[in-house]
Amino acid sequence: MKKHWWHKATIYQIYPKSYMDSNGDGIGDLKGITSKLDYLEKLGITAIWLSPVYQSPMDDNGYDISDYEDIADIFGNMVDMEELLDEANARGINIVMDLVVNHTSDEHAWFVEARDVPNSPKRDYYIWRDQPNNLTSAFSGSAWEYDEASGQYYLHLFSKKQPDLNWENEEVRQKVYDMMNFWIDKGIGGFRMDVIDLIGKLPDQEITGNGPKLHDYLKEMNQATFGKHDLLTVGETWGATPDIAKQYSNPDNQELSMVFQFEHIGLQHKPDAPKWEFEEELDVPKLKEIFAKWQTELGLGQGWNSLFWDNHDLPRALSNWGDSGEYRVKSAKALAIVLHLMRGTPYIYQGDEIGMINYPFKDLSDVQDIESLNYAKEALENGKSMEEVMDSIRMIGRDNARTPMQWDATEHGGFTTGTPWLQSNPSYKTINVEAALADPDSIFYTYQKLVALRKEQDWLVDADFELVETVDKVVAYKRIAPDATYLVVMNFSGQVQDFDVVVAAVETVISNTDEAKAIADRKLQPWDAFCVKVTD
Ligand code: TEU
Ligand code: CA
Repeated sequence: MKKHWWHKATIYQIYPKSYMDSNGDGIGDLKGITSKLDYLEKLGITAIWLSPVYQSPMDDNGYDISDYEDIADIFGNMVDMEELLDEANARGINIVMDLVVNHTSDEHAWFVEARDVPNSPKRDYYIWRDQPNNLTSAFSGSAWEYDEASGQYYLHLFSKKQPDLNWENEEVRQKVYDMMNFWIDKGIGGFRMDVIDLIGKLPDQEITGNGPKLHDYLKEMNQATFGKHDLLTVGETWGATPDIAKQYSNPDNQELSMVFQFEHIGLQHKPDAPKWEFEEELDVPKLKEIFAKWQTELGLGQGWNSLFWDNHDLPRALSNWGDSGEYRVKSAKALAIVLHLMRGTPYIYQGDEIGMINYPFKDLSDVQDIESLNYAKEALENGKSMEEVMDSIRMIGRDNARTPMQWDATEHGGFTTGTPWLQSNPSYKTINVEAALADPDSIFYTYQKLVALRKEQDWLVDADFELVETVDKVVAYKRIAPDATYLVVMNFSGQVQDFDVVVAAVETVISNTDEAKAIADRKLQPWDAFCVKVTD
């Protein structure tokens, strides 16, 4: 199998609005990110996935793009972007751009023309019908919006300010590829592809994900753009099964480097229920099954996994699945260790490396996210109580991940000298970068070590995965390389657990505990996690 740089890379996701504000307007920006590159270099990451920074009316914080080849004024300008690229590249950090091409903003010039000039060729860039069908938007309500002037409806699988592009139109595809090449020429490191599994949709059949032409389009895109360069491409694919993921990421298929699959994230929700109906507790045996399935199905040369606990759309895993109280530091390290030592490319979401936690939303006035607000409106109309709605938002809402990055203990966590667009999590007084860097036992240094291991240790890429049988709340797996075997163990609970695996450890790779004692006692203390090289 041909090795690429991203096989040994750890990616760090930045949500620009919330990372660092350089000019006191309360909104994170490009200059702010550039000012933090030394910090990221210290963490050791190989690439940044930058959530969208393009021109946008910000109905969905930049996932509604009105000009793909310009920068949003609130984030800076193209000179700032080029400076960020140069400064990042000088530190060996690639910038992976967010590619949002399932839809544009309704303020994109293409859509303005399509709507205002119905006989323009641009009309067919979008999806218009005389009658709506039952398709619904991910942000509540019908996916069809009526346009009075023409008497037709246009499709929007997200907000009505995010009309879906018509990928059947060849000119649309060509325009997208030209735009991708514009960014490739600027020296970017790749693309994270927003809801890419929707571009092959057949709206009339009410098929959205995994449409019949999806993989043809991706092959065409690969040929026309990044295929000629050594770039990282990662598709956001909520509907991927292991077979589908192999189709995308098997190197022979010449589509993408990897995809984000969300099967483990699904454990947050009640089975077959709307996403807002959440499980109080994680089903750890189910999680192990899912990990093992993906790790073994996407074997070396057959495909490639991405490894993540959360992102800008998800609550903090530390709050929901770890322990944000007594064992915050230890459980955060445990989550990191068990994730990063699997096969795949690990992603760190901003703030996870210092153990940031969910926000204690009091009421809707604390909430900014369009998805949460639309949900609240619909749920209240349908008779849910405000308390139920707030419980769901506290547990699942996207703003949990979007509160400002916590840099130090000064007001607003040092994110801005002004008023932040979304309030800072009050935890910034103790949970912040300055405190983490000053403490050699902090979560930050566990991440730093994991990132370094990823670069140095070939077995992380090559070794096979084998789940080890344990009690319910313990996750254990072996990574088996031709010359060595590694055992990774995590107690996924705040209670002491039995650990009946006979191990002769020869070397500790990483640990958040006294692993020798745990192995000798056959007992794991709360949130224990470690990796040891073993003799078999
Ligand atoms: O998200 C796609 C998506 O379907 C969900 O993650 C979405 O956030 C929601 O939680 C579904 O219930 C991507 C982006 O990551 C997200 O930020 C955008 O809002 C969305 O696409 C539209 O571009
Ligand atoms: Ca700013």
